[in-house]
Amino acid sequence: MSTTPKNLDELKKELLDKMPTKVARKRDKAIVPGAGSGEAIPEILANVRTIPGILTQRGCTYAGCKGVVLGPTRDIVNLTHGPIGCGYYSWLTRRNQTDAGEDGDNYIPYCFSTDMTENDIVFGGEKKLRAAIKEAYDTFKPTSISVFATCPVGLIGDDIHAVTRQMQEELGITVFANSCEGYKGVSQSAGHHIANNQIFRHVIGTDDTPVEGKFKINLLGEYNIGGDAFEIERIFEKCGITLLATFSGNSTITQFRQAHHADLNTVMCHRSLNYVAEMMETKFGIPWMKVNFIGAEATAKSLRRIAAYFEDAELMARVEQVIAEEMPAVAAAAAEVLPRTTGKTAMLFVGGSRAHHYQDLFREIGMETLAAGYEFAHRDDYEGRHVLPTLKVDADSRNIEELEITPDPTRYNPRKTPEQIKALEDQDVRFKVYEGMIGEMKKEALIIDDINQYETHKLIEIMKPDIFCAGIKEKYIIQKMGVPLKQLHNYDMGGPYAGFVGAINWYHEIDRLVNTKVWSLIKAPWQTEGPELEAAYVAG
Ligand code: CFM
Repeated sequence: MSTTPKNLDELKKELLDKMPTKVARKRDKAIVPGAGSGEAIPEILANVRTIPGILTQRGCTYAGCKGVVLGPTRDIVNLTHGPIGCGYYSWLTRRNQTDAGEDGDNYIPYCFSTDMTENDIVFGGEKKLRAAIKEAYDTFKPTSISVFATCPVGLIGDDIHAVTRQMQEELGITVFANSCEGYKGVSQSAGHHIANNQIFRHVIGTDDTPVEGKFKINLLGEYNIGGDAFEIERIFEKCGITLLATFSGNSTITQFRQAHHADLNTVMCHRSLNYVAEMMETKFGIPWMKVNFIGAEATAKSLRRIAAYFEDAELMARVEQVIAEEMPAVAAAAAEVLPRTTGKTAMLFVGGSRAHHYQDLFREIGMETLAAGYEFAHRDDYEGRHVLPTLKVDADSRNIEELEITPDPTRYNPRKTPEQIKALEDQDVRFKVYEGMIGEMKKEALIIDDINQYETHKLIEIMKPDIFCAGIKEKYIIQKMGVPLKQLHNYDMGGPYAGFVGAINWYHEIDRLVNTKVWSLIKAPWQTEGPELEAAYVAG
């Protein structure tokens, strides 16, 4: 059973009491209540530097660029320019699955690194980078290679862009670099932006060969963790929707090159890919809308929105038929678990969009979210996209390049007139918007940005949730407190959780997790009686 404390001030006091005054003052601004049932949406402090010394959940800019955005694309060689640890620890650790395709151009299983050592730090690493690009090309003959900078590259000043330009000329393939040094931004979020810019600049719209298909869309911000994209692809196919490219789960560079032929961009994780959606609209005239395939209800709603956009009666009917076919199994699974899951409580602290999206899945099985937050989201992810014009650009955001995009002189083709867009919006098919997490959470709920380990402990002690969703760094510490942890980054080897099949998987798994007795039986070493360690010294 969970206990919800009376008011926010009391709760904050308990969370922040032990912190130095200056730290507590800053953390105070990153903790706000939900604004459900029409309350005013409070401002939250987000996308700012983590206070040194605090144990954050965050990752680095390199991780967001290489691991998150370009990592899942199978036919590009992603080469880390840096010490071997950066390449090694980002090697297959994110469970983005792929279909290797008939051509078999799948480099995801490989770890490409220049393996910088002290010598390169002192004398420069450009020669080594050039040699590594050449070696990768000679071995695999890929059509594209991208290079990722790690912290030391920025510190010593290797000109990775000059090297990739030269190699592109020499090899006659696409070679580009990402200035995504780990320290470049305050989190992995900066890395998303950098990768978005480079894909847009070097890849998207570089192949004008027409693509067949009736209702052509792209899916932005879906990464096929645990097979989510496979399930979404299955549903699109059943509906007769042609998916040109997913950025970037189960994707190829060829698909990105032709993505400008789509008539609609659907955006799932807006945090990581909204930049591409915006730039494609400006350059090619493709509108974008927010979708969400996490949760069966959300999936049905997103499909209906896509069908409404195309204003095609046949597609609308087909979508309704698919929903009608898929929903009975979902409803049966929910009915089975509901008696055991209703009234249980959850906390979600993860990433930049899942801590919000997954609340729908919990709601479908009668579970309430007591507290949630992102690692690296921006204020718009919490408060809604309408706050964007009011955001102050600080030195850290200014550090990340903003591309100046203008309509393509020959290929700009607005898919809908302003009148058509207006008419659709009147039917609640909205464009360029997403609601933030705060507006959709109850006012008793707590929203915390960039939660740290100390606050996590306190929160669990105070609110005692039945399940906590986060990542591997948090998993075992929280489980030792007797609370099951479901990893929302890699799904703990589970999934898919997207779409209809995914919802069923989720219901069953959460039922097992919140109802197993094992958590009440274990005791952490410090909770048992007697000293934690015992030893005797025997002189001999
Ligand atoms: Fe988007 Fe993601 Fe997420 Fe993200 Fe990520 Fe991820 Fe995530 Mo881990 S792109 S913001 S940087 S939905 S890797 S697939 S699970 S933190 S909530």
